[in-house]
Amino acid sequence: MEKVVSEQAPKRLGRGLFLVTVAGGLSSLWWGKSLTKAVSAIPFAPGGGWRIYTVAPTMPTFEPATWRLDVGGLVEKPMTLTYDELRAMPATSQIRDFHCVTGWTVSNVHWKGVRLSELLDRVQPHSAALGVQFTSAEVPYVDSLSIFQAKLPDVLLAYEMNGKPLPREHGAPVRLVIPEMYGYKNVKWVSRIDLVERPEDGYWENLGYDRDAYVGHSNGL
Ligand SMILES: Nc1nc2c(c(=O)[nH]1)N[C@H]1C(S)=C(S)[C@@H](COP(=O)(O)O)O[C@H]1N2
Ligand SMILES: [Mo]
Repeated sequence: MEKVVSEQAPKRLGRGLFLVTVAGGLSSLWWGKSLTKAVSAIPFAPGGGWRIYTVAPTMPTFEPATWRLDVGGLVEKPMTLTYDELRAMPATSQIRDFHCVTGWTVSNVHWKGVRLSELLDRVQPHSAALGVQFTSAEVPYVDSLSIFQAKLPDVLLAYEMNGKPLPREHGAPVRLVIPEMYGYKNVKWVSRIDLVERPEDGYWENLGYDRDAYVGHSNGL
């Protein structure tokens, strides 16, 4: 008997509900049989303290030739970027700790990518757009930020991690990185970004976590 603890709901929702005990180990967890529809996070630790979380049975695949990032919604100039075009944009690097709301932390992660503010400048958001919505290629994972949060200078669309192209399990080719917020805001496999009237609840917010997920200042601990 092996005990696997999935990404958990905040205490007020009752953590017990989200503790999943799986007989037969990870493979049965992978195929999702024993999990509730709502929570199928798959924690496995390839080293460095990371746990890899997913909500769908298979991770999206990345084909450099066909991959596109769409940026649209309430903007003046919607944009579709290829992988090469994204990599050709001005890049920035930073070293920050990564915190999951369930308590694990990875220190000193090296990220390289494009500032989200740079992308927003290019598409020219309408003044009515107060939220930015991130859609993952991993359906149905979504999340959003306020326009203020999205413009913070350390919010990146990261395509490199620790000096290498972002690995598939960490969201290849690009994930959102917002180090001052908990992991669940750091959407992996980002495939579209939409400017919207206001931020909306994402995958984990629908399960009770705070939308403003500032590390140390939001629920779940
Ligand atoms: N698409 C997608 N993005 C996601 C998640 C997920 O399940 N699917 N989990 C989130 C949570 S809760 C955390 S803590 C981090 C974990 O990052 P890692 O899987 O790269 O370790 O990814 C976040 N982004
Ligand atoms: Mo998390």
